Amino acid sequence: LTPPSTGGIEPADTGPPLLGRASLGRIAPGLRPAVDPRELRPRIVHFGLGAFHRAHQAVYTEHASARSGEPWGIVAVAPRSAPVVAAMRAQDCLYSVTERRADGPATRVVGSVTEALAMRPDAERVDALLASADVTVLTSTITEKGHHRRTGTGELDTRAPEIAADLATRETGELSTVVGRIAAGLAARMRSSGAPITLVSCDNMAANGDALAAVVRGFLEASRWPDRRDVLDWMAASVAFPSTVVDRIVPATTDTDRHAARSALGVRDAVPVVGEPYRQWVLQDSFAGPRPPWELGGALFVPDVAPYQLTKLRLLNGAHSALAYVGAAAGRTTVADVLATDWGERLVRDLCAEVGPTLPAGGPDPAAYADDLVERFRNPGMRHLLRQIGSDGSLKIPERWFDALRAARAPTPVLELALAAWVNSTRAAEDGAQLFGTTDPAGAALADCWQGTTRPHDTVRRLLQVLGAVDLAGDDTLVSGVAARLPALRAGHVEF
Ligand code: CS2
Repeated sequence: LTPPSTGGIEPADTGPPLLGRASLGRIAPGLRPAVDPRELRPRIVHFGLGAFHRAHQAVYTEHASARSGEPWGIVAVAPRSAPVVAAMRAQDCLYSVTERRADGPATRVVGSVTEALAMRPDAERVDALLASADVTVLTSTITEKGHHRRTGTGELDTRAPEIAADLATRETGELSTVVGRIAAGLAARMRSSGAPITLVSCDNMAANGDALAAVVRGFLEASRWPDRRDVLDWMAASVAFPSTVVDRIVPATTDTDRHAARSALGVRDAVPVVGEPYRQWVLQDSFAGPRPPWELGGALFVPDVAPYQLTKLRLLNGAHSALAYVGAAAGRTTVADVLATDWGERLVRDLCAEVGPTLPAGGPDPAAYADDLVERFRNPGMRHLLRQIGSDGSLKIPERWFDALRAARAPTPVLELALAAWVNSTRAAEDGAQLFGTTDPAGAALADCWQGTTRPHDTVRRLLQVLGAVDLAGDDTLVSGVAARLPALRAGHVEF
């Protein structure tokens, strides 16, 4: 008898056992977690159970616990994705990280996550943890989108539908936004232990600590909770919001990565992550209570992260977004594909040279930073999709390009090309979706900017207005420079 074809994918219930505490003994000792998860206690609550958290903060935390002997366990909360919670639970929250090094991949299991929760069904457990004096750190990777900031300002957008619904609900178990859940958790903490806590934002935004603080405060202020004023006063004295810079390139996991993890470990891992060997975490040294000694994992604590933050945002993330849109116009798929063109490296270097003078003193040297970026972006082991980076552009590019454009004192041809490529990417495809497979919460409003006009200048202006950049929309030189680059990009030519 011929067995039925599986289409190349092994059914979930065949093959080696699933990764978990019971199967750790089958894994080579050098690839097992650096900590014994049974010895960790829940002391950190993390919001955003994505690949980036698992490849970044969870790795630093594991090193911190292993090297200090302190039991810092992470309870990771998924805002909405229940499948990842079920998959993590099925593996006792163990998962592997594969580093794509030049000399080949290196896989090992990470053990610092001790519990996985789904935000809404597990709301009571989340609040109980946030109320507990044992938990002294909350970390978050909820993306720009998860902050629900009003376009062009740092304030909470109380009219955003999900926020408005959360503000209207009487039942805090029903809260659907992380901002609302954090506000409720802090209120629960004030009412019980009242112990100080630090909220560590790990999202790619300038002054990310202030950004998180502003939306959580904004939520409390707009809420109808009777003790909201007390909570706000308690927060002012007992809750710290340091800013941090997180850095590690972590593409979305693919089936190929899952197969590779299984070969390396000898057990199945449904939620592996892959990342580049490089990782960095710079944190503002202002915590309200105990924290993991993350420096033992290589983190850097500094009085002011701004120079590092703006360098990383404007050079790495700025170049990433430029590669994403220019590369898409030229028909490329991954970052490494763009670096393989005869203009990709030049695009990165020229952007760094253009943006470097806008950065505050005290950060890394832009030219040396550009050398590292070229090497990191070229890593052939990483299949970092341009459409992953290009998604949510309406929220990313203001952070990455706009303040550099505002601060520049010399012509900015590369940023103009990048902006033109983004403009080009906002056209709707025939099926109404975004042209290059990206998604964006403002997608419909962006596509609308192409309607009712044939003048590229008008479209560029309207798009900048949708992003809240009224000043840039009024900059005729910039608008003309961007508009002039559109025909070539539309034809797939990259000229600069
Ligand atoms: C990327 C980032 O997807 C994106 O927008 O630019 O996720 C980038 O890979 C990380 O910030 C690197 O630290």
